[in-house]
Amino acid sequence: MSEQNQANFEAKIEADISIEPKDWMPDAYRQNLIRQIGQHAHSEVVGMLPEANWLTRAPTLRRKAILLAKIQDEAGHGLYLYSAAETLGCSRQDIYQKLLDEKMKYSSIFNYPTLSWADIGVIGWLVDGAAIVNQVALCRASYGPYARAMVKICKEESFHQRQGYEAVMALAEGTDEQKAMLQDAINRFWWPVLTMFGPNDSDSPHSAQSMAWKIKRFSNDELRQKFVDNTVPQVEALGMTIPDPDLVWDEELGHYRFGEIDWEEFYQVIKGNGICNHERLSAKRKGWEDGAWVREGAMAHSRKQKSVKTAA
Ligand code: BYC
Repeated sequence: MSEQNQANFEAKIEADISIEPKDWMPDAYRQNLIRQIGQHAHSEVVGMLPEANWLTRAPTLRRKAILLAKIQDEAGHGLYLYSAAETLGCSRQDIYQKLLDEKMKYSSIFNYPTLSWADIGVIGWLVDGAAIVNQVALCRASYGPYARAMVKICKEESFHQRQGYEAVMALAEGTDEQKAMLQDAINRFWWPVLTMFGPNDSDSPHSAQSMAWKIKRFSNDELRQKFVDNTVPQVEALGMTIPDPDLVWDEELGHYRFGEIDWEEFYQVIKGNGICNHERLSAKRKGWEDGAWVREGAMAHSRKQKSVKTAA
C-alpha cells in the first residue's frame, strides 16, 4: 500500500497535478513544506515591523495611508500562509511558538534597521521586488494550498513593488539631500536583498529535494540572477548606482555578473546575530503576550457558539 501511495504521489508530481491536503504525501515532503511555508509566514509578519517603524513619520497623509495598507497586506499574507501550513496538520499556535522560541527562521532581510524614509521606498521596491521574483515561481509549487495562496499574495506584492518604486522616484527627482538619502538606502539594502534568495545552490541543503518535488521551480541562484537582471536597469533609470564594483553586463551570457556576497554576514544574521534580531523577536513576544486577552475572548466566544448549537 505504501509503495502504491509513493508511486501515485510521484506520478502526480511528474504530471504537474497539485498535491492537496487530503492526498497521501511522504512525511518528508510534508515536513519540508511546513518548514518553508512556516518560515515564509513568519517573514510576512516580522516584515511588518521595520515598516511600522515609519508609520508615524510618513512625510504625507497619502504616503501614510499607502504604507498602512501595505503593512496590513503583510498581515494578510501571514494569515494565508499560516492557514496553508495548518492544512498540513500543524497547529498555527505551535509554529508561531517556534518562531518566538527561535526554533524557526524568518527572512534575514528583516533584521536590518530602517534608518530613513528612503528605506521604506527601497523596501517596497527591492525587498518586495525580490519577493515577487521568488513568489511568482511559487505560484506553481506542487502543494495546492501554498500555490493558491501565492497567487493572491503576488497580486498584492506587485502593488507594493510599484508603490515602492514610485516613492523612490520622488526622492530621485528631489533635492540633493533626498537623492543622497536614497543612494544611502540602496547602498545598505542591496547586498542583504541578494541574500533573500538563500545560499548559493552548491550550499543550499534543501534545494535539490525541493526542486525534485516541484516545491521550488527555480534554484536560489537562478532567481537571484533574474532579480539582478531586472533591477539594474531600474537603478540606472533612477540615476542611482549599485554598491558593487564587480557588477558588469556580460554580453555573451546575456546576464549581469556581480560580486561575491558576504555569506559570513548572512549566516550570522540567520543564527540570530543580526542588528535587529533581538528587537524583532522581542516585539513579537510582546505582541503575543499583549494579545492574550483577544485570543481568550475569541476562544470563549467560539466555545459559547458551539454550546448554543449543541443545545439547539
Ligand atoms: N533568510 O537550503 P536553503 C516579504 C535558510 S517576506 C533566512 O536554500 P530553502 C515581505 C533556510 O530556511 C518574503 N533564512 O533553503 C514581507 C534553511 O534553513 P533551515 C519571504 C534563510 O528553503 C513583509 C537554510 O537557510 N519569502 O516578501 O530551499 C514586508 C538553507 O537554505 C534565508 C519567503 O520566505 C533567508 N534569506 O530555500 C515586505 C519565500 N535563505 O530551514 C516583504 C519562501 C535561506 O534548514 N521561501 N534560509 O533551518 C523560499 O523560497 C525558500 O525557503 C528560500 C530558501 C529560497 C528562502
